[in-house]
Amino acid sequence: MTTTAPAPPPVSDADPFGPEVLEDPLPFHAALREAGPVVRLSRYGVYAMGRYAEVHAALRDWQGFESGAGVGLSNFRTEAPWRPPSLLLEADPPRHDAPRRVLVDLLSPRALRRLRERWTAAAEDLVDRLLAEGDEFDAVPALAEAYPLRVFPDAVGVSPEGRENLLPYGEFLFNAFGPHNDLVAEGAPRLPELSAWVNAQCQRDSLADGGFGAGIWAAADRGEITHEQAPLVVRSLLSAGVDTTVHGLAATLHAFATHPDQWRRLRARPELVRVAFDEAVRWASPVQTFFRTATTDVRVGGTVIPHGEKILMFLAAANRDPRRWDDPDRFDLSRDPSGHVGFGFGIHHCVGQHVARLEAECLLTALAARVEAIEVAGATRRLHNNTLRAWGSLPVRVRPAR
Ligand code: OVV
Repeated sequence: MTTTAPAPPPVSDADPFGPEVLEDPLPFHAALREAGPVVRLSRYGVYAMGRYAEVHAALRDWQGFESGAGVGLSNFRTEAPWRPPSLLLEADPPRHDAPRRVLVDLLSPRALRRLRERWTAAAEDLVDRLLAEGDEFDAVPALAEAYPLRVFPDAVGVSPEGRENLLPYGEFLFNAFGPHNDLVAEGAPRLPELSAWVNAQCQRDSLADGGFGAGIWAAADRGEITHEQAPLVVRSLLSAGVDTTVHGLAATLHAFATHPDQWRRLRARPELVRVAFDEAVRWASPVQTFFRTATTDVRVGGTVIPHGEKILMFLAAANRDPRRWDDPDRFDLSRDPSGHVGFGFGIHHCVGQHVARLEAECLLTALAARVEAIEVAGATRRLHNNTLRAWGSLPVRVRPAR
């Protein structure tokens, strides 16, 4: 057997967290994929992967690419995290497994069945009220934010007061996985207030009976996790469950507003709704990136990533890698989007994805039954975030179905 000596990776001085890339990351993603399987980002002293095969393999290899040193730019072993680490996202087996199992059970498709009827009614009510007001609206606040904020905190068991804190808390959290740039600085003043509110909602007494939050505390009573862990597991739901779905829904609505043929296809075959959401998640990748940390010198492609180095995994670039996808830039309900890494892959694969899918299914089904056509009706605005690909404003005009 022969092994070639490792070669240094290509170097890029681009800033993936700068305003130009955040406004339109696609050219950077293409350049990253073309440069090689592993690229050094000189600006931050980290490595990056943008090709599907290597991103997928690294996400699968949780032993070689750990999460316990943090999945943001900063390394928890050398820099104190801004909040106690997540027991799921920022942990590795064996510590990761018991909290993970609690959420796997609580958020399984079977466990979510009891929500479908209520969530369908909520979606129909929201869309009916919106259409009664007129045929032009901003789809971000009116649908993408309004629907998850109406159904998800209820399902967790969070009180109505203060729910408006969930979005800015998540916005800060997802910015904080990146460098300490202006986006983080702008969010910092409100952080003490937002954190205090979120942490208070994680306590047993704050959570309504019958919700996911109470279910987490019940799992602690059964000894599946400790009572010290319970509030942190609730915090994971409140951290990961709102902004992600909001921007996943916004991405889906944008995809349809710019692909009228695909909207007609969905209306003709409403059973495509689940494929539609997955294809939108592949196409837009609302969660663009997460870091991992090399636990040893790992060989990827022809290069070696040294022990302790951070690697930025571009889920978004992998989801449009032409080595994996035919015509990857096309939003197309006839493709099979399964295998996309928009929800991650491996042991940290999004545990809330069935919740997100159910929300999307209910909202899109209600909309498809009531709206014949949807189009962009004004200037759209991106919301820049160090991790999320997000919309700030998406003005649309709809033609109600008769
Ligand atoms: C996937 C994700 C994103 C943000 C926060 C968390 C998880 C958490 O577990 O707190």
